Amino acid sequence: KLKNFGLHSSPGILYNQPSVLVGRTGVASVTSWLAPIIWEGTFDATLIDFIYKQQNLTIATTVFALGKYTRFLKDFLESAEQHYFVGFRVHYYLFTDLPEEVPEVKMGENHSLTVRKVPSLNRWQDISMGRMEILEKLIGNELANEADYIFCLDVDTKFYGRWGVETLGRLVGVIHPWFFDALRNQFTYERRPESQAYIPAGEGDYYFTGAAFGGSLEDVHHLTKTCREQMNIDAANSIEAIWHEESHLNKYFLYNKPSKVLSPEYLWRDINAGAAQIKIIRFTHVSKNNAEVRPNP
Ligand code: 2GW
Ligand code: MN
Repeated sequence: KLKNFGLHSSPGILYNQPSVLVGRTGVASVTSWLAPIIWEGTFDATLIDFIYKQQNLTIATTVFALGKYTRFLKDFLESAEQHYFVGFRVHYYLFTDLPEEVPEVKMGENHSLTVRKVPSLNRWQDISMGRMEILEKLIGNELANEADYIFCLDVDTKFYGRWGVETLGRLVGVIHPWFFDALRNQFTYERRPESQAYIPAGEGDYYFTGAAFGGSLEDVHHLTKTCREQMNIDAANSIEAIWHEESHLNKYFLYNKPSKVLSPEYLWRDINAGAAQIKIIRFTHVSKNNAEVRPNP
C-alpha cells in the first residue's frame, strides 16, 4: 500500500480524502484558543506517521517507580512496547529507588531504557511532587541533544491502543478522565487563595491529569521549573495544594494554554469503564489497592 515517491514529492501514499464537511461528531475537536483536541476519528494514522517519519524524532519518556510501585513496571513497559510510538525513536528514563526490581523487558527497534537510581522518600506527596524537580534537571542538564519531545507518565497505568505522533506538540495536556464532562466549578482545582495553585471559581478551561503531560523540551522545562518554584513557595508558606503537582499543573495550563489537548482516550479510568464518547481506550490507570501499594498515609 505504501508507494514511496521520495521525500521531496507529495507523500504518494493512499489515505482517505479529508473533508471540511464531515468529521468526528459528538465531541469538540478544537479548544476555544484553537488547539486541536485529539480523539479517534480526528486524524489519519497512516498519513500522520508518514509526515513525522521524515523528521527523525526522539521522544524522551519519563516514569517514576519508587517503593511498591515497581510492581507496575512490567505491564507499563510491555504494553508501551506494543502501542507507544511504535516505529519512532523512544528513550525511557526510569527513576526508581529499587533498580534491582526493574523487570527485564525486551525493547522494540529504536526504543531504549535508562534506569536512574533516586533516593527513597518517606512522604508520598514528596515522591509525586519531587518528580517536577527531577524532570526539570533532566531536561535542563541532559536532554538538549538527546530528544525532541518529552512525555511524563504515571507508572500505575497500561497501554491498550495506539499512542503515536498525533500527540506531539509544543505543550500537551491530557484531559482528566473523571472531569471531561464536568462544569468548571466542579473541577478539583486548588481553591485556597493562599496557595500558588489557586484558581478562583468561574475560571479554568479543563481539568488536566497529572498522570500524563508533555511537549517540546523547552516548553516542558518551563512547565516543570514553574511548578517546582510554585510548590517551593507553597512549602515555605506551609501549604500543600489539594492534588499536589496536579493542582500546579492545572494552574500552569490556565495561564500557558496547551497547544494540543489529548482526549481522555489518552488516560482513561480503567479498562472496564466506558463512556459514549470513548471509541478507543489507548492508555488507562490500572486499578490498584491503595492501602497495599502506598506507604504510610
Ligand atoms: C505512594 C503513596 C501514595 C501516593 C503515591 C505513592 C507513590 C507514587 C509511590 O510510592 N511510588 C511511586 O513511584 N509513585 C509515583 O508517583 C508513580 O510514578 C505514580 O504513578 C506517581 C503518582 O502517584 P499515584 O499514581 O499513586 O497517584 P494517582 O494515580 O492518585 O494520581 C494523580 O494525582 C497525583 C498527585 O496527588 C499525581 O498528580 C498523579 O500524576 C495523578 O495521576
Ligand atoms: Mn497514578
